[in-house]
Amino acid sequence: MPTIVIPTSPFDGQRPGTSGLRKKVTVFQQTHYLENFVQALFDVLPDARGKTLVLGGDGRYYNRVAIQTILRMAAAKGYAQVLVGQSGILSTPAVSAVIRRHGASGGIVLSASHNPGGPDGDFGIKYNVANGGPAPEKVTEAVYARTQQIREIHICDSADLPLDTLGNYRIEGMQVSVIDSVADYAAVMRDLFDFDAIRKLLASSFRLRFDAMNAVGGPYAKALIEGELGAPVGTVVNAVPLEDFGGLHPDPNPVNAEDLIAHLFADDAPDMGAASDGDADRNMVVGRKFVVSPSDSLAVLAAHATLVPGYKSGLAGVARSMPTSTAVDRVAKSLGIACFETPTGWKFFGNLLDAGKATLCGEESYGTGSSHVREKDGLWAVLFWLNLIAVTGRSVESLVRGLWATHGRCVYSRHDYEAIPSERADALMRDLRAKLPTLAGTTVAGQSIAMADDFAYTDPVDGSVSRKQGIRIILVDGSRVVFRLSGTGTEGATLRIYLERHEPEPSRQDLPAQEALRPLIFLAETVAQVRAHTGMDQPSVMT
Ligand code: VG1
Ligand code: CO
Repeated sequence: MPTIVIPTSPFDGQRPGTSGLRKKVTVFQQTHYLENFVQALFDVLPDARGKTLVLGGDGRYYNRVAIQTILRMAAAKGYAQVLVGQSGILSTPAVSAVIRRHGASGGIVLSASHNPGGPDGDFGIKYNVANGGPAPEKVTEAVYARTQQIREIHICDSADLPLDTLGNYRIEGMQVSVIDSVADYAAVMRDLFDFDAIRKLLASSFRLRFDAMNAVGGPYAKALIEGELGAPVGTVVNAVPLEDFGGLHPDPNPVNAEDLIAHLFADDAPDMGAASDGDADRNMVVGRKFVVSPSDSLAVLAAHATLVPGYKSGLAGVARSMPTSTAVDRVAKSLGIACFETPTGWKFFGNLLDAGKATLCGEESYGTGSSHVREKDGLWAVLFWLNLIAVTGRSVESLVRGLWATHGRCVYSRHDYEAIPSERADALMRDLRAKLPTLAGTTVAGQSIAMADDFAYTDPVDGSVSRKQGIRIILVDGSRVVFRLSGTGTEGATLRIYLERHEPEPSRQDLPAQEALRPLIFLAETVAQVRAHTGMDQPSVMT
């Protein structure tokens, strides 16, 4: 089984986005497309001798094929060992946990996360570094540069390995260990949460419904929630990862997880609903007849963190992506801890977590996590909520209303305009950028603008600067409208408009968000001419 060298030539467009390289499955199926990207990655990584790589994915279509190919290339690169999840399955937070617990030099995650799967769906690949987190921009940019020069693929000419049973195999000098997909992750959870308290809660009349959306969260939620924590069988639904997610769009928001929402709004609704996405790093938490916004969820967890064993000594600080609402800022202020504002994408939290500057992090896109790993973590967030409910005896709704009573409500919504021709989306952003210098101090659509800029971030740990991370218009009263283009889509461009308004007055906190945000929606349209640019009358998705 010697290493062979296969000549190749570069593909355009292999630049990783917000979270890895995501393309249609049919793009990845082109001869050498996957191999080129993996080779470019291996070319920029240092020598692999003596090192361990972690490998796994969310089980979507093409996962198994890609894993066999990457194993053969990892052997050619000279890794001492690869830890691969059984059947090729590892959730994104599990990869992070395995890297950290086994001292691996990095890991490859095969996932397009919340994007649909199947032969006509999306596939993706992402590299995580030794801290367990997504590779920083300097690494992903180096990989991209290398993809444009790639000429050779180095691969072992070996047979496929049986990955469905635990055990050790060899490819040349490299050991392949097929590991339990859940064990390391479960150990991390056991260390953080009061499992006895959660067990008691789940043995009481409290009812939970966890929708794994036929994606990779299923085995983890089954093992922990139904297995170790004793929830009745059937608590976790859609629990078997399917290659096409059974046709579901595994993006846990009220639009895509409509079945869960229907259950939580029924007369016999459970006490709490939860869902996770394709690779189980996102979470949605729903109360009985009560939807929780992800930004509020982060703020609630931060406010009560000391009730959870893993955080009982307090939080070093918190961090949120720029478009995420300022609810957690208000909590941080009252706790007297720092709050960092980073660009969108989990990779920007890594340095803050490593440096001990932040303990909890979150994004408006249903992502929450902490220093326990270096990825956002869907099931972790659900266990955190269960732990809080168990020790406070309060409902989901009561915990969120408590936040609003203390800090006011950050009314929030995101409007997505999907599959816009790229040139149109670029033109909208260009026109908007051109207006920025003249907006501050003016009144547009009846709203007084305090500042308008293109968000730039200087990492407080390594000083690296990331520019053009979203256009923000901030009003005199602190309300905000943010515009940015998605970096995870695979069809044209997706424009995201994020809207936030603070409502201190309790009697107005129950207004539907779209109504409360109407003046801001009008401002966004007036400033950015969204309809004219996109040719769309309304967003494709509002969450
Ligand atoms: C989206 C979200 C972002 C998240 C990213 C990856 O990125 O907005 O908050 O970090 O997805 O999440 P974008 O560039 O499309 O807005 V996942 O669960 O898809 O890895
Ligand atoms: Co995800």
